[in-house]
Amino acid sequence: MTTQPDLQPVAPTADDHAVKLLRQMLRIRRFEEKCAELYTATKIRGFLHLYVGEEAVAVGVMEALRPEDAVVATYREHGHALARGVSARSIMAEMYGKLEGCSRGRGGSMHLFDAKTRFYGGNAIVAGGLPIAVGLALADRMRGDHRVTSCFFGDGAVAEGEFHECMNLAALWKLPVLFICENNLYAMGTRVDLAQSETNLAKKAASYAMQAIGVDGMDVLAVETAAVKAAATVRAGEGPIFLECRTYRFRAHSMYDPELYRSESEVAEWKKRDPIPALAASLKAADVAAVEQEISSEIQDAIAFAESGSLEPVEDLERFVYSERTGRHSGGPLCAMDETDRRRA
Ligand SMILES: Cc1ncc(C[n+]2csc(CCOP(=O)(O)OP(=O)(O)O)c2C)c(N)n1
Repeated sequence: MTTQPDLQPVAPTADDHAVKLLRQMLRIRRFEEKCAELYTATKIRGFLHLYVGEEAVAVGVMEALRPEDAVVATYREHGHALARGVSARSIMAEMYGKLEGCSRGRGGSMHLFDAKTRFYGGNAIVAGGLPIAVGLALADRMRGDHRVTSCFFGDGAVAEGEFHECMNLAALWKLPVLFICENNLYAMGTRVDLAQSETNLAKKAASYAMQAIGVDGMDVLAVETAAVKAAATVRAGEGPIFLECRTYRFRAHSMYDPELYRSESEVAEWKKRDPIPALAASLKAADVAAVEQEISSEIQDAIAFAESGSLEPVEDLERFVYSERTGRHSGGPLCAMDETDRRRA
């Protein structure tokens, strides 16, 4: 009888990794394209800011993070949440305002939150995430936890006072924050050179005595390489690092933006640098088709999940208004989180 040699696990090839990156970017792209359709059909209400064109940034950076790290993002955060591992189902249900959503349907598109993946949102306030990230990193430093807090924000945040306060304190206290500025050249309709005396935003961060690096945000591999190196340095306790990822949003600022501040030819020029077809072209067509198929099923499933979800009962309207320790729940006990919620968190 012949014996079979022990099966060795197959080492992942560079192609496997590229397929993984492509899958993540395509998931975000297709998910958001569907969101735009659902918005037009009034299934999704409120505000909706799409990340189309900028996917390489979130996907590249997530490759550098570990499960114990934290992510703080802006209102343009569907991509970050998906890449971080928040399920498409819970994000879509949140968009629909359903109880099964990651923020119980109370946050919508701009306020995704997920404790399991340490995804701290989702913040509608420009630069509002920066102090949260600095606080999280300070807590890690004080506890001696070697975790990285990643903080994504736009070029518009650089004009806020909070930005400068946060750069200063993070550098002064050598806090473990990875700052990722997603410089897509516009803050709503204001072009960066009309708002900033210094348009090399990395230079601004460097003035606070931290390492600051400009990265091609349209190249997922370049972002990944820079983020992996930076996260290792931050994790080693050497202080914060600032990555300025130069990128571009292909769609309007939000669903209400007539885009009068830029020309179609400018958008067309940037679309030539779309990170998704660039990576797909280096892969086998059959692999790309399989990924598309898989993503299509995932999105259909997420929509079905959101459609069949429930709305929070009116009696719960005042829940979570006050915290467990200090507040009141209209139903009686001083409790904002029941056991089910606690287990969910
Ligand atoms: C403190 C504050 N000021 C103004 C606004 C209104 N606002 C919403 S988005 C936005 C532009 C922000 O641009 P940027 O930070 O570059 O991010 P992007 O939308 O390009 O991703 C502004 C001014 C706000 N949400 N918060």
